Amino acid sequence: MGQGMLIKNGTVITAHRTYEADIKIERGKIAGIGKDLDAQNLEKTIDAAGLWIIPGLIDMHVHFLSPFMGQMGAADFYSGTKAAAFGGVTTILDFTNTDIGQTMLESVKIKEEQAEGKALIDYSFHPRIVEAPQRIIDEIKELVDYGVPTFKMFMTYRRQGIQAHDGILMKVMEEAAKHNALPGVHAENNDIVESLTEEAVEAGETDWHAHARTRPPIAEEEAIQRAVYFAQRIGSPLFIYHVSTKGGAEAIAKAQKQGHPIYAETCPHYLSLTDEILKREDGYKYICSPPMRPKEHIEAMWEGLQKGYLSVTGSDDCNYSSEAKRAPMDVDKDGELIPEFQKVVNGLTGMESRFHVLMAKGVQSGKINMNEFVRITSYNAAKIFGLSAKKGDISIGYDADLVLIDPHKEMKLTYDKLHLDTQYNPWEGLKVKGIPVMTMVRGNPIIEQGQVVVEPGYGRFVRRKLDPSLLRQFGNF
Ligand code: DUC
Ligand code: ZN
Ligand code: ZN
Repeated sequence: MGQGMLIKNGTVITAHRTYEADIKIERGKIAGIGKDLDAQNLEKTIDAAGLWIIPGLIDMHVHFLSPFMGQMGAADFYSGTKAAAFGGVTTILDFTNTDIGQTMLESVKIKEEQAEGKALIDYSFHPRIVEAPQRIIDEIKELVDYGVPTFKMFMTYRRQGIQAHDGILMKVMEEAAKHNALPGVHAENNDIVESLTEEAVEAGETDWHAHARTRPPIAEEEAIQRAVYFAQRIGSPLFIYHVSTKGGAEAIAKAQKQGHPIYAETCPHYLSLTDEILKREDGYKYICSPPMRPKEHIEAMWEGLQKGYLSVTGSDDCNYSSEAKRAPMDVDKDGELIPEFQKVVNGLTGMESRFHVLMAKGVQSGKINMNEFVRITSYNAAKIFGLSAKKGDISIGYDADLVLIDPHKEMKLTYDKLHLDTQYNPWEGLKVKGIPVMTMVRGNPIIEQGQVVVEPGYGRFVRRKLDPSLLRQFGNF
């Protein structure tokens, strides 16, 4: 298995080039790229004539087995990595659930145990930071040395017990700057969200769409600007997760122009869905934070990706089933749900659909080309999150993490075609052309002809190291 393979006659697409070539794989790594490579002594040959070959997608933002607002995320390391692999993903970065009193290393070890024997694809973690006593600050270097150099702090969710207040942000940034670590933030102003939510609840305005009204663009824009300001003053690089607003994206572009290493992600839902979705009867299913926004923000997200000040897309897959989303609410005498947006666990599915949404709304709509698709789905993420020289490119010595795509194959995306048991799909009915037909990790097929063809536990924990010279660049690499 994976000892030697030749993929012949495919169209190789990387972040910078598109060309016809054979790819030779030995011991899980790319060993040769060129015309008419010799298949002698190789175990297997795949004819990829007519297929596109891209680097496996990196989803740098998933939440597996995530306890939140009284519910538990549905995706574990088997079901989650399986769904992700069907969407062309070969590496995921998941968040730990570090709690008060716990060490970050403990939270990483819990995740490693959850993944062991289950994951189909490669993985790593971003520890969540919720407090900053000296023992946590000291752990930043330990974790960098352990191969886990990226962290996430929530600027909101005080009531849910996971907010990192400004003092914590500043301490973490100071330490991160010393040790080549990359702090990241979920940027929403908690005071704005909390006070608007209280007012809405008092006024009895708790329809699903109130979720978006109580988390307005200004809440995100202000929090991004505050985090950027701290990072600039302290001299720390900073990653902004899931940007959803025009103003937020503009603040990031401005900081980059001033020469500061600020990186940012946006997600498939902010590139394709508006807040109108929360007006549907089943709007509770689509409650996530930040919320979806009016149309002009969608356009701004595409512009950010095109111009490069938004560097990556992640799914922010935080998979709660429809049942889990309904669970905290009462029903009326007719059995209809009584909407109370504030009780619904926040989170959207997307790790499998990211491929399809970006292909349909990005490539097919002419907003990006396939090289840009690669850049925003794997190449930039590998550079920013310490996976370069291993993943995110098709180059000699890199892991043979590849996706073979049939560019002519079409599909109507419906819930029953997806592989996670969430009972909903925000992109129901989306027409996609260009479908993954094989996902390969380190030279081994994971998904082939619609089937899982690898044993659970094949996926490995990947130790990461940030490249300080890369962290002085930004935008597109
Ligand atoms: N956003 C969500 O929608 N869910 C969980 C965490 C988050 O930031
Ligand atoms: Zn978040
Ligand atoms: Zn998230």
